[in-house]
Amino acid sequence: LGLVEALRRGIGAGELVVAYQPQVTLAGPPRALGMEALVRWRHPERGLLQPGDFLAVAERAGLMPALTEEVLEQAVAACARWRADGHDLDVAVNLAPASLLDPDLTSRLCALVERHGLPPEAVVLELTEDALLRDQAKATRTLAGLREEGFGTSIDDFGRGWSSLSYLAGLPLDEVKVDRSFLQQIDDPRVQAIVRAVRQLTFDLGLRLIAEGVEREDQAEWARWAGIDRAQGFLYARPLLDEDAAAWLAATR
Ligand code: G
Ligand code: G
Ligand code: NA
Repeated sequence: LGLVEALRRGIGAGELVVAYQPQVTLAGPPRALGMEALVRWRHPERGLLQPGDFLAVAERAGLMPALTEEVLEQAVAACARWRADGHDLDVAVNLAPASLLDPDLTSRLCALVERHGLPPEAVVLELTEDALLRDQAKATRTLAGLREEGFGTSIDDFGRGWSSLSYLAGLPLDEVKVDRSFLQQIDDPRVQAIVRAVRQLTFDLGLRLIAEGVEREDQAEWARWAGIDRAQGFLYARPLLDEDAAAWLAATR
């Protein structure tokens, strides 16, 4: 069976699973404020596959809508369970560029959160620059619709590509995730200057700022000092499958 056919069948057969990586507060001990959903594929022969092994195939084969639907379903259900267990968390889900062009996205999301008894405010949709800039007019309409219903919107990997600052003012966003390459080079004073400028900018625009790729205590310390709102990275936790995510939450509550 080719990878495309195996994936098409696997999505239907419930082979996709979701790992969750905590996003923690920097004010005090690392308690989770949110969890990012990251898809995995339990391939019947090859074991647990990472997004790098199959997302490009899914995109080419037009399987992203089905994959996204499945991830959203699992992530929203998981978030509802955490909240029922007393954890006040949001869940972030990555959207493929094509999702922004889907006219029914917002109404399906509304139905989904309602079915799970989750407030829309608990769901954050992460988009890449590339997705937002492909068709800025459509992206703006979709994001505005999502926010009108209460969903959160986030730009992922900020600063990785040819970031333009102008769209930060124009797009209906709630959050910026600065690309992990910045925190990884944060002992360089020039990189510090850039992240401080991003912090100032996001603060003035009323956007939440997340630092990704925090692996060491000194990086976390710098992020705290710079006033970054949330941190995510291997220092706190790797992406965790269901039971491990629940255990991590219980241990850090
Ligand atoms: O751990 P990590 O290898 O999970 O993820 C690699 C990349 O794959 C992430 O940075 C993210 O951009 C992408 N990714 C992970 N899960 C999803 C998903 O459910 N949907 C989309 N569109 N991208 C995802
Ligand atoms: O933003 P994006 O969706 O690309 O972020 C998720 C990806 O980043 C996943 O592939 C995840 O495994 C990876 N990741 C998360 N934390 C860290 C970290 O601290 N260091 C590195 N190198 N990668 C990380
Ligand atoms: Na992401």
